[in-house]
Amino acid sequence: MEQTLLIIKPDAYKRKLVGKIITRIEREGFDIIRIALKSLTEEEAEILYEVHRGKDFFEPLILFMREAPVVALVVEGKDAVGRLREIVGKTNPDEAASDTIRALYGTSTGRNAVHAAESKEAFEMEVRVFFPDFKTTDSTDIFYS
Ligand code: IDP
Ligand code: MG
Repeated sequence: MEQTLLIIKPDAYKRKLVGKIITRIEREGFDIIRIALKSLTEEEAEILYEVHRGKDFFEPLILFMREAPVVALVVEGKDAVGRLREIVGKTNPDEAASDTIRALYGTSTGRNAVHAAESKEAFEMEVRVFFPDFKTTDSTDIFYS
């Protein structure tokens, strides 16, 4: 089993798409093992998107991520990182395969409804913004121990 992070972005939050997106995640068979609603500080938004610092879209992206709260979910499943990225779809909703979350709910390359960690390493860094004491060995087992 692998874990990854999904962030429901402010555009989707404001359009009241949180329930639809979580329903999709459950329908795909992922287990939700952490969930949080959070208003990001500037510093937290910058941690998430540090690799894009200096690009044209960096500052608008940081402002966008602070327009409204986000909902972060740690989800677990087989090949979770890659499979979630597939279900999320390409960055530009117009290029995303039909029935991906971004094709369904994104409205532009910037306002594309969700973020999914790109790698295990990215997940381990990003998860700490929302769940500082998260240990990557945690899994659904914690609910039964
Ligand atoms: P990803 O979210 O599909 O991994 P990245 O290239 O890592 O895409 O970009 C991170 C986020 O930055 C995107 O999801 C999107 O919100 C925003 N972004 C990326 N490229 C552009 C752009 O060309 N214009 C506006 N926003 C962009
Ligand atoms: Mg990315």
